[in-house]
Amino acid sequence: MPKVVVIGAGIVGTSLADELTARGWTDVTLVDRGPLFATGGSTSHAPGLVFQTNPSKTMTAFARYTVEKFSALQHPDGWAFNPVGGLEVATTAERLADLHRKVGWAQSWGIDGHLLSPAECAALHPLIDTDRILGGFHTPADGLAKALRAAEAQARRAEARGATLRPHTEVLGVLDNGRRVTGVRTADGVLEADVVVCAAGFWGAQFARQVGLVLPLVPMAHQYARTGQIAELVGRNTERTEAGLPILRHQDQDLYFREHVDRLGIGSYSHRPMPVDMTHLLADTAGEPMPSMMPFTEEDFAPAWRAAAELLPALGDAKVEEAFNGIFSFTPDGFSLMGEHRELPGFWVAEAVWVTHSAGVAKATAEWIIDGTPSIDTHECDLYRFEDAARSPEFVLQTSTQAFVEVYDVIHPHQHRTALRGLRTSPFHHRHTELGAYFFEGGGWERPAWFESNSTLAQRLFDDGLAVPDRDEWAGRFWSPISVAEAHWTRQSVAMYDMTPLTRYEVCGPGAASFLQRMTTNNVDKSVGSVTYTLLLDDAGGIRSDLTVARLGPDTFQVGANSPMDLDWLSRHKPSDVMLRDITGGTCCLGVWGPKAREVLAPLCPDDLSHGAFGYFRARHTHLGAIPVTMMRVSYVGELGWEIYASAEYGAALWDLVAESGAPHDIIPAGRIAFNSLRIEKGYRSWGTDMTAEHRPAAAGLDFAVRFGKDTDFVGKEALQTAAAPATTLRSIVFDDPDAAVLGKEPVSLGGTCVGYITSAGHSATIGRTIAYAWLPSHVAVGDVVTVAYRGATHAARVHAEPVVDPEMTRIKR
Ligand code: FAD
Ligand code: THG
Repeated sequence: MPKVVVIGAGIVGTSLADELTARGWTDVTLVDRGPLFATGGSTSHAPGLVFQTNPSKTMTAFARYTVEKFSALQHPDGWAFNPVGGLEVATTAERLADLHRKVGWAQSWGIDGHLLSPAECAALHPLIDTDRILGGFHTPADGLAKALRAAEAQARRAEARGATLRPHTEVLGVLDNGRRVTGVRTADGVLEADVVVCAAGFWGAQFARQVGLVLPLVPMAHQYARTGQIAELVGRNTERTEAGLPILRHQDQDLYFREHVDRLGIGSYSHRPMPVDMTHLLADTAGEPMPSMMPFTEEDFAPAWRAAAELLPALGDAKVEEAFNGIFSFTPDGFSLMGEHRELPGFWVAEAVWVTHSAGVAKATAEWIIDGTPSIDTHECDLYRFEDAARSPEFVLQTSTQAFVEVYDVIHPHQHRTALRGLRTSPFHHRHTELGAYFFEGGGWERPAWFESNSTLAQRLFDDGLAVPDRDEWAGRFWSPISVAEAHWTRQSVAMYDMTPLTRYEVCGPGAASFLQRMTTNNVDKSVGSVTYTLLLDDAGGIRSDLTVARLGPDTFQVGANSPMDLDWLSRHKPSDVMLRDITGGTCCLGVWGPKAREVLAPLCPDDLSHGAFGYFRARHTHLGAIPVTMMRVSYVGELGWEIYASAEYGAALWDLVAESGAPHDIIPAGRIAFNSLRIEKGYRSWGTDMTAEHRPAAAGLDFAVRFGKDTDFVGKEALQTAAAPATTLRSIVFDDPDAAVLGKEPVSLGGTCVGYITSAGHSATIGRTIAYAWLPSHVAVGDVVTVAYRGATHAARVHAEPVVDPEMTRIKR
């Protein structure tokens, strides 16, 4: 049986010991530098509020599992979970509207939650001043976790199954044999291990550095205060129940509240960000009871106290009785860090995890370690989701600080960060700026969303009858009607798209073909010049990514991919006779698409670009003017045209060359919003949004990219062959009301019952309506009417056959 050492006996480490031993891996040693179970880590003083609803389906599922698990734990001192319910109040119209959106997430992910009037809120929580609020979001199953009891109950259960608990033992180093982990070194000697899991809380980043691993997390101080006795609370609770009122969030003032018998606990995020410098930590906490506690800085709390007393007038005469600045981890995107060190197999991390998500993260980690694949999609938490630049100390600090500041803010789904912009720009960037591009950020790249230079064309098209949806303020944010004109013009004439940020790899060497055959579902071992759309699956048959594989030579392939996780996955499986290289940086890509694309490009190219000579899904090296390029006849927007790749130094000239040749054909630059709406019209999925490892190809409508009959077995094949028919499938729906817009994650109902959720959506210029993807029960038929809840409104939509636009492929294959 494999030996496991778990570093850290906080809520994550103890939960993991429980999950591992429950699966029969009982040779687990749980090590902590501190005493058990108030080790001195973040868990020791976490007030334990568990609000389950989260924009992320996965994080919500982690929280729900934590609630279920903790509810069933037994501890001699009493409850480990107290389901007092959760209440989030709104004091602004924008927050109230956002609570509607939260109701939507709750429905989409299966959490019971609804909106309440101010009076109903006060009935649940009588300390609230009803005049201060506009309403609230109530979730009856949320509540309080007693983190230390939950930690102890889980650790004791693990111990009963054979695990060893080792308090007062600091892990000083990790041992390996040059290939994988062999154990850890502690002050008391070596503990042998096949698997070491770093669950060291906010110390994890510092610890993991010794094995060459960057954990993008920042320890931050966060204020928590307990009041003295509050008259209104006296007699409400016993020492045993502790609390009866719902846990409360006042997010407009960055505050949360819970009861401690007849006192109130107040947590505040309203203060300046306080990143903790680990090198000074011990000195900074000297005199405090625990190393994760810093002295309370009263001046930071004063505004929070005033805001708290406004919402809860009962605080009027009360005072802060005890308070501290507690430390826990923040990450650039707010998600946890999970996975195995690629260069040191056997070294795992489960870091930056709230009590709220702890049991869910532990379960997924145990499954990942033991079965090889977690039963839930973890891509948002994947250790290897970060671009290189995003792992720099500068980036991690700035974005994690922003995550702290924004922790309770209303965040628009298309809102992009403002710090550290302009990190990655394509060679077309100068022109984009001149053309009035409005930029989105993605993967560090500046990506044009639309171009103001198209406003005259847009106006002309609108005057001629092109319909523009009347979007509300929310759906109209980070959006422009110009994007509708750009999409229309792509189908009508021709447009150029910056595809430089599209992740691409070169895969070469004698083993390249067989490697890609084994890693992906489609047959990629075709003639030089072929391009193949194919899928990366995990061992359970879940979709890890979708790729294009272009064979540029017998042993040379170019792979179009989705995220840094693809490089990670391929690297882990790569044999030594294959070279794998990310060539995204240093190259550029221009998409030229539309019915006139051939007329624009043919005069520049010595090769014959006719359909007969350069077919669909073919690639070749050639020249445009004097510029060496690789052209691929691929179009994510579903039009005639090419992706044109060049070395970056040619990029600026390439843009101008195509723009000039296109001028007589009225070529335009077009942005991401048009791009997105066109690919949705065409039925093309976007990995990470429309589908994830949670879904198999059949469910996502991608069976056509799986070749069971090819010579080679491929990763995930066996799992697909034994899989039952999918219960839910990805469908296209079209909204009735031309002005209806949705932005993603909204719940979809059939006959009044929520049966699914939206993934992505876009206004289709071609049919003048919003088209969205939704996960729906497989029995749903084309023509069925569904309703979608959008921030308090209800929109009717119809399930449509796919693709909505050009099912015969006549636009592309000509
Ligand atoms: P920890 O509890 O810190 O455990 C890590 C352990 O690793 C420690 O015991 C440490 O001693 C040990 N360790 C580290 N290095 C070594 C080593 N080299 N050798 C041996 N042992 C080592 N979360 C919520 O969900 N809801 C809340 O309401 C909430 N409120 C919070 C309020 C405050 C004031 C704070 C500070 C945090 C709050 N959190 C809350 C966050 C939550 O407390 C943490 O995210 C969570 O407890 C982290 O658990 P952990 O097991 O990862 O880390
Ligand atoms: N271009 C390139 N690589 C990519 C993308 C791209 N890799 C990642 C991502 N985008 C992959 N997604 C798609 C989705 C659909 C198609 C291409 C890439 C596509 N599908 C055709 C269809 O379904 O009709 C394929 C048909 C076939 O298999 O022949 O074109 O944008 N380079």
